[in-house]
Amino acid sequence: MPYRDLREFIAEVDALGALRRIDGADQRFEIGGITEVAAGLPDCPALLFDRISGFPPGVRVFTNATTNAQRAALALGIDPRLPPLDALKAWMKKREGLKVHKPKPVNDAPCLENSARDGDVDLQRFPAPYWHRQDGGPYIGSGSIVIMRDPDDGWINASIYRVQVHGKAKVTIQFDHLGRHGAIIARKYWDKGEACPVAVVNGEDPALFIAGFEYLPAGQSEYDFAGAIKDEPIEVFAGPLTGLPLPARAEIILEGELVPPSRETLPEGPFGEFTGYYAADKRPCPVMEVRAVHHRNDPILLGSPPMKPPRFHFGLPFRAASIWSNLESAGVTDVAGVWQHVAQLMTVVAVRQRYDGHAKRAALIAAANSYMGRLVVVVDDDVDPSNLADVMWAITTRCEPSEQIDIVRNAWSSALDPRIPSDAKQRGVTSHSKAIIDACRPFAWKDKFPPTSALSPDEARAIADKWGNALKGTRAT
Ligand SMILES: Cc1cc2nc3c(=O)[nH]c(=O)nc-3n(C[C@H](O)[C@H](O)[C@H](O)COP(=O)(O)O)c2cc1C
Ligand SMILES: [Mn+2]
Repeated sequence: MPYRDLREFIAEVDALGALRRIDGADQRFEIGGITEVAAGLPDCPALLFDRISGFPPGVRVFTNATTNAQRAALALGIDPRLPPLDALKAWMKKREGLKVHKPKPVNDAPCLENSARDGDVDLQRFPAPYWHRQDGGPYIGSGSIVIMRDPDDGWINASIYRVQVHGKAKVTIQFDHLGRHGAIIARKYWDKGEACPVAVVNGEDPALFIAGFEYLPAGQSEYDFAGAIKDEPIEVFAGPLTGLPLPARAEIILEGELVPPSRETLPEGPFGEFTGYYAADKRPCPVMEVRAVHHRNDPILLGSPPMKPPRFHFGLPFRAASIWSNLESAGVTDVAGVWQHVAQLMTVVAVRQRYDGHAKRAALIAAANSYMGRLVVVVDDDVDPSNLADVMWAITTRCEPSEQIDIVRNAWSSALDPRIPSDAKQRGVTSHSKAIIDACRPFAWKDKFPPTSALSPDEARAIADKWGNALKGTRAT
């Protein structure tokens, strides 16, 4: 794996021509606004903000790190030139064969170039953006990982939970639900009347950013998974305050304690969500007292604000790769591809139908694992699941709604679902229904289905090779 840390990743992005440097933006809404506009551009560049108003030059914010397929592939060590569906398939295969690497302790930690303790801690020195206009405050952690140690077994959890800044030395850490590993671990300390040692790692290696989003089993550390992505261990040092293993090459690390909610909570949010709404209310949230801050010289904050879809943190739908693996390990054959659209709110599976019920079998498994997804579509293998226009063509021409749409009730969603009424949420409802749209040619008469008039992908490629220059308006050579 070529890059060793976020800085080296940024250099690789620059070498691809995909980095834009922005000077003079404001921490309040400008960094967020520019990030959102850029994420809506067809080639969606990554952004490095410097000379942020009110902050010394060199203190930077990096956004849109992995928001397109090319940079998501680069972060995974997969050929960034692959077409998106091929890149996702390469990741699915790599993910199945990953070799775990435990983190490696080192003495030399660039992150310790600067440190402050207790009364000298001042989080206002970092340009934590106010990402969206109605946000309840600045968020230093939008793409940061939160490190905790399970007090029973000693394993380390390192996943992404958002982190809001409250004054000089306090932040809140927000768990979407009580099943998050971080929430389970913190509860173990709190039940004994203790505070939970915790660290927030900002500007981490992109492999850690990706690992922090994966649904791994409890007991499996995201550090090991990130090491597996890179095929080399993440280098760690023992946090001077907490003793937690911390990534040596990260940019900014906060160490401290998550205090028991019986002692203190703070109102958190609201924060613009990945659905494009504010659906979860401002609510009491666990507080971290920050007692040590370490950072590299000229530190870089990795910002990954949720934005209105189709913008998403990852330009390859990683959870579609897990669903693809789920299908294969459940014995579903002939899966041509899996993709997610609308920032993971819609899942599409493409299958080469071999028997009646094959398509629905695949769709039901995909639906079960589609977090917050109201639409699950299954298409034939001549349809590219990553191409939304193609998928809609299949839906509108192969799906008879009275026969081919099923509704599954009380299925997996969350408190972030904007369509669950707030009084229902207050009663604890976090489920919704999922429509399974079978957009395949009906199996019983699929061979009699009208043939398509479109060129096959091979024919189209041959035409493009021979006539492409003429279409571009340049002379054929
Ligand atoms: C950029 C980004 C921000 C996220 N923010 C949160 C958050 O604030 N709270 C949360 O519970 N999950 C959040 N998630 C999702 C979790 O990181 C993800 O589900 C992870 O698998 C949870 O890890 P765990 O199983 O160790 O708890 C976020 C994911 C990403 C990519
Ligand atoms: Mn975990």
